[in-house]
Amino acid sequence: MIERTFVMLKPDTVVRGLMGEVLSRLEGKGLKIVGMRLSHMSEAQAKALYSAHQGKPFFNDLIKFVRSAPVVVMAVEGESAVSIIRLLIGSTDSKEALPGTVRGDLSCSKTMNIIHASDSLDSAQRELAIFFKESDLVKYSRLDATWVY
Ligand code: FUP
Repeated sequence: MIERTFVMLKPDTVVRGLMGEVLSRLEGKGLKIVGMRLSHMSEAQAKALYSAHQGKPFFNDLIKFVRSAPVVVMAVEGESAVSIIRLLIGSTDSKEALPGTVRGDLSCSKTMNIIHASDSLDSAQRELAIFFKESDLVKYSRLDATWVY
């Protein structure tokens, strides 16, 4: 099933100059970016995105980190996009993420771990709504989606 999910390149990716590297992995995998914005997250957006972690010991540091520099927020579509992107990004703790995954290759940190991606279709809907209106998103076909041989 074609799914739409929410992906965010975190501040560490932006300030380390790794946006292109991570975007290229998503595009190379065949995923379609249908919305994308580079901006500083508001406190309200950060707290809404991470509401499940409110009250945990790392919550305040996490909010401070995601607001420390711009992020790239994205709406991404593709076949089984939620689970495919979670596989592609690797474990939350980059020290445990497998080589070949985004976090496994590009980070050694649990907080500064490069990328966020929704972990279910329900989360995807909720998280997309924090950053995008339906009218912000674009429609087009990737050539590989229509390629007939
Ligand atoms: P993930 O879905 O892999 O991004 O991970 P979680 O939703 O469990 O955690 C969200 C973010 O909280 C992580 F990306 C990093 C941060 N975090 C910490 O900083 N410390 C922890 O112990 C757990 C999570």
